[in-house]
Amino acid sequence: MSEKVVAVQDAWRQGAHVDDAKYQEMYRASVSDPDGFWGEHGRRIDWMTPFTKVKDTSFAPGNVSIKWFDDGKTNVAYNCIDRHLETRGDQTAIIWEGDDPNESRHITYRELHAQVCRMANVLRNRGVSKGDRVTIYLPMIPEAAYAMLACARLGAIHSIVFGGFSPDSLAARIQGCEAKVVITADEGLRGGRKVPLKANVDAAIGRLPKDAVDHVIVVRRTGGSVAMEPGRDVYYHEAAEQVTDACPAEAVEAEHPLFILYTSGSTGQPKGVVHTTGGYLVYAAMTHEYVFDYREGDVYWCTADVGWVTGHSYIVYGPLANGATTLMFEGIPTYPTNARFWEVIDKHKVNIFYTAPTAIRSLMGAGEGPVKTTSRASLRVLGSVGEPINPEAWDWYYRVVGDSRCPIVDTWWQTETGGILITPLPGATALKPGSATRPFFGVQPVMVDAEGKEIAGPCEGNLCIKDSWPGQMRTVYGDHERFEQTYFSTYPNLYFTGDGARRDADGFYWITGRVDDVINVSGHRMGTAEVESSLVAHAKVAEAAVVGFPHNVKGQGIYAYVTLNEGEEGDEALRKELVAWVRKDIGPIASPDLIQFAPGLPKTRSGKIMRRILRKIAEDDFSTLGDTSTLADPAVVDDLIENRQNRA
Ligand code: 6R9
Repeated sequence: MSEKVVAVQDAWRQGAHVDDAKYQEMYRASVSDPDGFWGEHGRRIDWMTPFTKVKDTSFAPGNVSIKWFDDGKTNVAYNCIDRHLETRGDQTAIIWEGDDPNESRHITYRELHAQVCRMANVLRNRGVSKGDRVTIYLPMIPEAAYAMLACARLGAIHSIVFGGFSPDSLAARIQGCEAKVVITADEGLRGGRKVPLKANVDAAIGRLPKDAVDHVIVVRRTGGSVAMEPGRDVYYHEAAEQVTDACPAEAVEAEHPLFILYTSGSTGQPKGVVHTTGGYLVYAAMTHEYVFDYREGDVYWCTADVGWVTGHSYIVYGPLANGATTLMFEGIPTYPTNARFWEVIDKHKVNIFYTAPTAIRSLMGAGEGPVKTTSRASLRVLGSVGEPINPEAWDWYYRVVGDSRCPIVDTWWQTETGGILITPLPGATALKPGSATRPFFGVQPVMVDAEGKEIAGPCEGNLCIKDSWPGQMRTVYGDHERFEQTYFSTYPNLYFTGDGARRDADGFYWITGRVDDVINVSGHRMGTAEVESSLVAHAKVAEAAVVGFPHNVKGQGIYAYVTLNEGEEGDEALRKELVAWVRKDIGPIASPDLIQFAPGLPKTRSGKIMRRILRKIAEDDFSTLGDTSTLADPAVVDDLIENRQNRA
């Protein structure tokens, strides 16, 4: 691994929120006196009822309970909009850049206020009130932010489903939280192609019990014609004409749920991760300010989709709570050309740019040409998220995109953590390409070995977090036991991240990837169990095992071993059919890249599939298969190697 060190440049330190000494001092204070530290920083948001309690958390087995600022009351929409009106009503809150480069809009904080109030009134007129769940299935248009903030304004709980998910996945997520209202658009637009969102909603609702959903609110994006069911469906622009643009923000308890976001785990169906109000917002806002060294007047751009946690915390909630100008991009990095990102940066004078390694790797393929047609002089800080960034991609991002002028903050975090946990700070931390470096304030990483023993000093092991931070998820929606089981039972009294890591002699962390059965495809999490259960639902499939394998652009690709029913023939046509099947069942991000038909899978005598062996073969590295003596039938391994699909 690269041990290159890029020292903090003088220019990065100039005007930065913290230098190294200040980081050390604040970090020490945050862990030695969490109540004092967060009591102070908890006041960075406005409270309708000030809190008197700060931290009230326990990771104890059987009694996991996480509460922050528990007796305070506030409202997230109020903090993201209303409190800015007096000082920055005419400042741009959201720059919207359309899929088509000729389409963009600036939305001021005052306009945002009016739009969010209208959307909140439309929801309220349809019976939505505090605690109700609303599913949002929208493309990257301003209405997605309005919808989130409108829910927050009423104390309703939103659950956003990424527009790339299939009707089946959407149906499961609507049902999982019993949402009575769905907000969608006629169609989405990405890379010049239309996505049939409303038709997907109709198909999803068709799979649910009758009357499961009371209302579908349809934002007109493309104007494409869609079926509208009388009494249930309404166009947003028509409903919005019937209401005013004033709607009070409901004061809710600090621990009132703000949103549910479904995420893949190592077993079973996706879990509804629950984030609450006060601690989440404090943490999202504070990390946004310090990690990106956000300064008044900056134009900030995070390229994620609001369907993922990065979009929640770092397109909408963190930036708006800080009164920032946040850019929301509807399109893709390669449309109409490979220069799109860099052109948008010049067009809107972006200062802070936050994207994923997979995007960098795909653009690297086009060479430096498309980057060098642009100036990018406005850029000051670059960020990376979603997966480990390989040193080659890091170097290209630093040298070619940032002209060796801008620090790269490699931010490690998860849907569950609500905000960034391990990251450099631009004015404080020396950079090592490929390392997420050091913990943010209040975060205490610990490394444990396979037996759960804490390891000190430089080492490799499983990454856990010792104590709570305000942005931590509170529970799995409707299943607190699953929450405890998933995150707190592997290593008692610790939050287990599911990631492996290395800690070097400087105490810097290098995330090596998931140690559970989760694969990271282009920065998106997929549970191998989900893909497997989709495959075995196909009539010709008897058994399936899915693992990840190294992929040049996606980081990891999906490799499926499939055993067919007696008499079925595994050929190219069936491969295509199975890929299409999974795509339709879960969504394009779950499409297997490689399928190997296997007469048998390597199993222990007790019938457990030995994934370690399958991973090795998928990596095209079968020289060190390790101990195969516990296999029920060692001969299957020879066949698997012989017919492997990923050959150098
Ligand atoms: C924010 C987000 C979480 C998983 C996480 C880890 C991987 C995210 C990373 C990273 C190395 C980074 N991950 N950021 N690995 N370096 N900077 O991506 O949330 O979709 O829940 O994924 O992504 O494996 O456990 P989520």
